[in-house]
Amino acid sequence: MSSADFSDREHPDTVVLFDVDGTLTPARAFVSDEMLRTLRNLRKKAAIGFVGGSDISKQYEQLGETILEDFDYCFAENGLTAYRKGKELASQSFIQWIGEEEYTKLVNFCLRYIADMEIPQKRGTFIEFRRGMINVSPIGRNCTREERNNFEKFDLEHKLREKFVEALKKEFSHLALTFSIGGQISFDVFPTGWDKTYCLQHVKKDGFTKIHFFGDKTFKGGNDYEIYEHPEVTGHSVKSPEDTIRILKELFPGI
Ligand code: M1P
Repeated sequence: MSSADFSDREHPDTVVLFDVDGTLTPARAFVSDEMLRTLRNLRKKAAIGFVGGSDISKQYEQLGETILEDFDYCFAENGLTAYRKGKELASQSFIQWIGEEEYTKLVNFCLRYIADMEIPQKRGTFIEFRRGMINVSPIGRNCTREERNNFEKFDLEHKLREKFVEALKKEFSHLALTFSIGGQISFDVFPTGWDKTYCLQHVKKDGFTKIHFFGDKTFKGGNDYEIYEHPEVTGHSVKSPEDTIRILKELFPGI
């Protein structure tokens, strides 16, 4: 395979991948017009893709209904759900990997742990079942934006998610699981190796010689860390979507 499919780009051997929350958009919010304009211009120069931790429905909400046309690669759940040029690629699933018995133990442990947590607010959807992972939230995923922001502050002070993850690591030490605190109110649980580097297998098939990645959670323990540090990737650590645009304009003058 080669990057011949991208010969219409100024740099056909280059792909630029982006985290979503905090990199292309504010956390769980909509992308700006300026970012969309910048990405459209960038796409004339190189192939582009996003690699989000969330499931694809959230990326439709945040990046718009036309993501399959707007990006060459769409990677949700770290690439466990993957599209190339609008076509879905084959994938694996968390439930097949873990099996029903261990999965039930994991869910029961999480629900019991959450039941015993002393936090100011609990809402609904404490565990979200996804193709490549589960997402666990002590407050529950259907809290409001205000409740979400309050939980994040409370968690920063009390380290609830960190303690929860420690308890899970102890209980399920016999399974090769990774626990990743990537957002404001939850953490992701997936097989070790199914982090954002998982998506690289798909872009490598296209023979790119330069792979850029932009992310905000690039510190150890953050969900961008592994791909940011990957030896075949040029990583860019950003503080906000505005920062992403600034670096892109430096790297690709004229966009
Ligand atoms: O993309 C980062 C994270 O975004 C959401 O986190 P939260 O709802 O806690 O802010 C989740 O979709 C999570 O899976 C994802 O890693």
